This record gives sequence, structure tokens and C-alpha cells, in this order.
Amino acid sequence: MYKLYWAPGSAAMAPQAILNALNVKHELIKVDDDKNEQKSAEYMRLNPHGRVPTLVYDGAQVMYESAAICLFLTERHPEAGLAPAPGHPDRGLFLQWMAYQTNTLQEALMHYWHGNYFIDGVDQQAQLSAKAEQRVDEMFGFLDGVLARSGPWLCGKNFYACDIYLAMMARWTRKMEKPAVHHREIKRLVQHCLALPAYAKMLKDQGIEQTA
Ligand SMILES: N[C@@H](CCC(=O)N[C@@H](CS)C(=O)NCC(=O)O)C(=O)O
Repeated sequence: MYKLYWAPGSAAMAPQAILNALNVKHELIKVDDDKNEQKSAEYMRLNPHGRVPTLVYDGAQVMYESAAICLFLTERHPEAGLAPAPGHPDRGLFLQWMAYQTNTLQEALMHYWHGNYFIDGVDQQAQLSAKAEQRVDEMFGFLDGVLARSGPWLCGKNFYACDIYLAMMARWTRKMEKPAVHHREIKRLVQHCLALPAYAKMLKDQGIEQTA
């Protein structure tokens, strides 16, 4: 039994879709970020950074960081085939794309959405956000090229959790002048994810929409 603490449209999207895809018993606990519940003393005992998602497993084990949760869940339930096992030829690329997305793409998206975390001053934050929007589009352009050259998925022929993670990242660009889905292959990947019952259920349960 797992417990996932989530907020709508947050970094909980991919772990939640993966829990559905793995078909494992889990409980969803909403953290209302409109009420700043992620900063409540009770939640911060689980996640001292006051961010979502957080996963509780095996009774009292707690972990956070969305990409780590995706890696952990897919390895624990290998029968679903959402991660290549150690030794599989796709393993290196799979780890690369998970790390790239959480470490590079997601960080640029944080600059776009939350300039105030990085710099003081409204004008400076607007400048940071504009620069980040440009960088994010370059990164999606790069990933689009990868999918076109050696797809259809990030690791080639096999669809994995890193592709679900990319669909989550794409939603975070929805307010940009050029959302990620303006890139043809990204659009195709997101459309595929939207058609997956596990992904569609996550969107419905979170009460959010995604288009491609
Ligand atoms: N790298 C973390 C980022 C988590 C994160 O920043 N979550 C956001 C929502 S997407 C959050 O909880 N923000 C609330 C806050 O910063 O107060 C992850 O992937 O889990």
C-alpha cells in the first residue's frame, strides 16, 4: 500500500500516473497548495522542503522528489515494464533522461514559474522568466529532435516512465507563447500519454486538463 501526497498539476502528476499504470493499491492525499498546506507543520514532518509530491510506503517509509519516486516505483514493480532493469541496453539512456528532466528541464521550468525563488525584484523576475521560457523551448526542441531521430520514445523503441515524465513537463509549458506541444514529436508523445487510461485517470483525479 502506498500513500501519495499530491497537488493539482504539480510534480505529483507522473508518480500518480505511474501508480495507476502499475495497478497497485494506493491512497491519494491532496495537499491544498491554495491554502499553503504544503508548508503546514504536519506535512513538513514528511517533507521538510514543503513541496509535493511525497510518497509513503511500507507503513512508515517516506521519500520525496518526483523522479526518484518514479524510479523507485517502476523498479519495485518491474512486471509493468516501465523501466529497463539494470543490465538492459536501455538502462543508461533511461537514467539519463530521468536525470536530464528533473535536473535540467525541470529546473528551467522552476525559473519560469517561480522567478521569486531565485531573484528579488519584479522586473528581474520577469526577465528571468522570459529567459527561462526561451531555454525551455530550446530544450523541448532538442528533445523533439531526439524523438524524431531515434524515437518513437526517449529511449527508442520502448516506452518507459521517462516518457510519462516528459508529458508532465510538457503540461508545465501550457502558458508559454510556444507550449512544448508545438514541437511535432513532443505533441505525438503527449497525445499518446493522454490516451493512456493511467494518465487520463491521473488528470481526472487531479481535476486538471491537458491538451496536445
Ligand atoms: N524537484 C521536486 C520539485 C517539487 C516541487 O517544487 N513541487 C512544487 C509543485 S510542482 C511545490 O510543491 N511547490 C510548493 C512550494 O514551493 O511552496 C520534485 O520533482 O519533486
